[in-house]
Amino acid sequence: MPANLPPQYYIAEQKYRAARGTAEKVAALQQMLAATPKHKGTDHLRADLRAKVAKGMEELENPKRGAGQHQPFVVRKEGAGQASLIGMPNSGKSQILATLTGAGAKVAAYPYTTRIPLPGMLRYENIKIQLVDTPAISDSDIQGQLFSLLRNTDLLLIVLDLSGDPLTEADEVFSELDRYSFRLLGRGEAADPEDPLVQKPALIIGAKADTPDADVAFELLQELYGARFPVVLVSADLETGLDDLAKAVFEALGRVRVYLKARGSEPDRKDPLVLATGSIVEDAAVLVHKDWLRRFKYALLWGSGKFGGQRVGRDYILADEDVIELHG
Ligand SMILES: Nc1nc2c(ncn2[C@@H]2O[C@H](COP(=O)(O)OP(=O)(O)OP(=O)(O)O)[C@@H](O)[C@H]2O)c(=O)[nH]1
Ligand SMILES: [Mg+2]
Repeated sequence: MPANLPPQYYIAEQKYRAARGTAEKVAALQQMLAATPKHKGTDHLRADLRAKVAKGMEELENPKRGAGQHQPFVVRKEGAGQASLIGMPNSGKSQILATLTGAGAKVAAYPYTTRIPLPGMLRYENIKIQLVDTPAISDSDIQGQLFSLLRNTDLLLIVLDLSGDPLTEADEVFSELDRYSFRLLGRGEAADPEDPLVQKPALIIGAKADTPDADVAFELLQELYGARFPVVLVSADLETGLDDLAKAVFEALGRVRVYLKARGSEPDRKDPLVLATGSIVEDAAVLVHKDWLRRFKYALLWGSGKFGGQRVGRDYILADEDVIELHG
């Protein structure tokens, strides 16, 4: 054990010893890693911790299944990306899922109504995004399982109740995320591959906009968080702000839609390829067929290019709604 480890390391190590279940263990290991200073003397320790984190993550992401066993906290991804609604009890998560996707989420005035995650599909223009309603983040009975779901999700939608005290709710949600070693990524912020914390883009939803003084509460939220995160005002009851929310979710997911076109015909705009922002022409080509890796010579591009039909190479970075014609 290297000398001179900071006290945070030992606190995290104690948590590791006390941890029950893989999710809690991984969270503690990530904290140990984050607390370990980077120098020659800690190379070995950091490698060891990283290996343990990787093994734990592997277990969380591919849990061993018993025959026919249903695992409600494992939600298979569908569509262009998965965004999970999280927040304190009664903040309005289930109502948002139900209104946006038509999924039959149970909505009720008492806390801890939702016991297991429920997915639904949100249509945004010509694609579908998966939304997942989750149990309240403060419910310690399910936290381990909830956080393993969130580790694997693409975007966090933090639902705050504007009819209550959204600033305190925000603090509570952030501190739970912190406890499980999550670091939130703001608008346009890229993940740092060196950072051992779980990095996830986040968006804040001010819910129940129809209630008295919701506008005042929303302004406070904007002031506090608007510079860093997208903050969207919605009322699921009155169905207001829902289009803005769908657009903000798409933008925060960090995806581009690319349309393929064959020579001499129009592109099919109903059926885009969906790729991560920053993807290149080659990534799109390989999605069409892996043979394109070998066959690719150039592509013609309409959209983000200097002019329509511009010739581009495999390294060209695609923008949302670009049209490409592949040539081998
Ligand atoms: N006025 C108003 N009330 C809402 C709105 N959305 C939800 N509610 C009410 O808020 C309460 C909680 O809503 P849920 O959607 O069940 O909240 P939740 O966050 O899923 O709660 P848990 O599952 O217990 O964590 C219910 O009484 C809803 O009727 C809204 O847009 N406006
Ligand atoms: Mg609920």
